[in-house]
Amino acid sequence: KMSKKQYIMMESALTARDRVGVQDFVLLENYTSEVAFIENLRKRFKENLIYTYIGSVLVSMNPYKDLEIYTKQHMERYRGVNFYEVSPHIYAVADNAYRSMRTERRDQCILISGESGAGKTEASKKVLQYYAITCPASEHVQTVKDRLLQSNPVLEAFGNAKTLRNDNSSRFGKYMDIQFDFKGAPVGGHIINYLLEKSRVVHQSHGERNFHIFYQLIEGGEEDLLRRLGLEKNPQQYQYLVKGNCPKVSSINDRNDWKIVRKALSIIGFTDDELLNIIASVLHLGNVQYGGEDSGSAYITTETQIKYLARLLGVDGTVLKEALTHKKIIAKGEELMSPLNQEQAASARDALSKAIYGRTFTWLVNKINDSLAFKNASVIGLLDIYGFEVFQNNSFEQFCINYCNEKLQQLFIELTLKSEQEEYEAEGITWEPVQYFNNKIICDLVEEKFKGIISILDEECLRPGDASDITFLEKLEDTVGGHAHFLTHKLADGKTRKVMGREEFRLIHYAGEVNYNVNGFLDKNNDLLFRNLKEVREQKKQKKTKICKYNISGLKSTQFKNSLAKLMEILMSKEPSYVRCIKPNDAKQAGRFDEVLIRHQVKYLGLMENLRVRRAGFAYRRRYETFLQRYKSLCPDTWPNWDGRLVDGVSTLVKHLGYKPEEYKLGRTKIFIRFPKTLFATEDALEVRKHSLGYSQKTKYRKMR
Ligand code: AOV
Ligand code: MG
Repeated sequence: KMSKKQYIMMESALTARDRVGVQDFVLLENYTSEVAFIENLRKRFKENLIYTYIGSVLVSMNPYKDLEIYTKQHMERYRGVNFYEVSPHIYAVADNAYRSMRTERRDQCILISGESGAGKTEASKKVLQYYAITCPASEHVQTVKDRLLQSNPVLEAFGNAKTLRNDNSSRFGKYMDIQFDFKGAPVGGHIINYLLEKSRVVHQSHGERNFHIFYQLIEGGEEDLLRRLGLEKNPQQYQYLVKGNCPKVSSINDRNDWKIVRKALSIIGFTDDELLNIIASVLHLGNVQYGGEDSGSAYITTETQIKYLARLLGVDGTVLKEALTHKKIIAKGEELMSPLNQEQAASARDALSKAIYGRTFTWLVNKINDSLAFKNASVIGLLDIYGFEVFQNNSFEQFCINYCNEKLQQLFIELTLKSEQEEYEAEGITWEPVQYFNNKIICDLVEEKFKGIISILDEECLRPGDASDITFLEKLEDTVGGHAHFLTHKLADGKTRKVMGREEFRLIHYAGEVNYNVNGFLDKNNDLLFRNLKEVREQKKQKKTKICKYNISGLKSTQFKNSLAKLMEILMSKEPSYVRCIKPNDAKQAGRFDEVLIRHQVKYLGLMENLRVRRAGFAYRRRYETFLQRYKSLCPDTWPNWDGRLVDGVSTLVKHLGYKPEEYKLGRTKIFIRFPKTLFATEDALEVRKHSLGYSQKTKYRKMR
């Protein structure tokens, strides 16, 4: 019998649950209902509860405002505490991975996915900060921690940019290993980067910017530095910075960021200004202008730029000028310099800029890796790639980015299903598999040998003669035209599909439909430079051995495919944790819950299926010791301590609580509870019991969140 006071307490606990929703979707009564799912997200979002679990998967909503949930106190709260004992948080995921690595001696990885602007990069930074602050450290380890942390602002400066979808959009993929010694202290790290969007260096769409570093240098650079580099304090002066007509972004303080980046660079060990010479060179290159002779040949009209370039790059001005206006051809075994027309010369110039920037980025990553001292130790990997994106115009870059997301989704499907199945098997419990949309069909369409889109593209790039973007599109139509996830303007009956352009193909991705314009596909895939430009780089190599130590050749998409395949292998060898990020609105605004947008993400992230799988057998599972520890006070036989086998204690306890046989199963190490209401009832009983033991209601509320 409950006293009136106890009854009121329980009532208010239930109301709290009503207000803030459930912290784990498996506890939703109506778990197959998308409406209930969205409602739960909405309730929690309104209360600034941006994190919710689906079992062990963390769903994270971007709040678009700073929440007071990332303090040191918060970190302490999650340290060494069981996943379900505290409210959902990215720190809980980080801590859980850390403890599994320590106790099970198994390498971990944290996979963060979601579309552009959903909060992946922020989440990965929170994880890194959590380790840097909570893990033990000896003195020299402190420098590793600092470098790990400082690698972020550096890589973001050179690899992130403002896009229409995200003011700080990652324009490269990043996989980072954090290495821990036997004491659990971070002792090293290693970063692998994927496909930087180099085209941004020379061109930006309206409303977008070039990479942050250019604006930081110009806005924040000290006067004598800028003078030395020959730069003016005005981004509008630079052709490579004006294409998007967006020099300033309200959410970004370039001048401040410059200071942060400068400091980070010095902590990592960049002492000279070599890097800045290169950045300045790219800006000068962009301002190289051409005039045309009567014969059509291009000549350079901007001597000042050449002067600065020659000095900053350490190359001879005359050689550079020739390289920017001619190409070397070999005719009858003889080398000839053949003049370029204005248009060709401009694209040769842009190709050089992209190559220089791309190589610098790779060099930067390598340099950071050198400073992090790779050790063979236990590892937690952190994956933060560019999210799925759709623009008005989508090109080769979006094709690669979206393919990358397609692969990651595939991994999610395989691993969530696999691990769920394995858990039931390991615990000796039978279950029925749930049907999923498997996006393998789309991955195959892109990557299959000989007849996938990438193979066809490579083939077209290698084919001598009249190969062009359009012949590539025609080949696609011939080869994959009938595929359920591929469309062009051509209809089967010979008519044309009006909504699509003649230079486009559409892929029906797991996350939505995207039209890709084939313009530039061949060039970008080839990424080939005119041979003489390569030689300028060679010449540079002798003077500046450091930057040129690393060879970057043009990255063909086959190469991208292979590096992704390698990444999947790395990830498969580790135990994964998942963070699924959701973007609440397209306006980058706090407090706005755009239901249509969110429902779409819930759908393509496969969250409903994920939940169904999780619930297929049992809504809830807990290790015996955890379960007993939490609820032992509810049964006189297990309170205050149970001496026998854990499984017997749990069995005694749940019988006392009146669990019916169909409501639960006892596995080898865990109890599996079929319905959420069973656990709710137990939680409520605990609430009442705690009250009678004198616990404050506040403690309980905090726990419930
Ligand atoms: P993304 O990494 O998923 O996009 P970000 O992590 O860069 O997205 O997040 C975009 C912006 O949302 C950030 O710059 C913050 O302003 C805000 N934000 C995200 N998470 C949080 C959070 N937990 N708290 C407060 N603000 C947040 V992309 O790299 O474009 O795919 O390619
Ligand atoms: Mg990002």
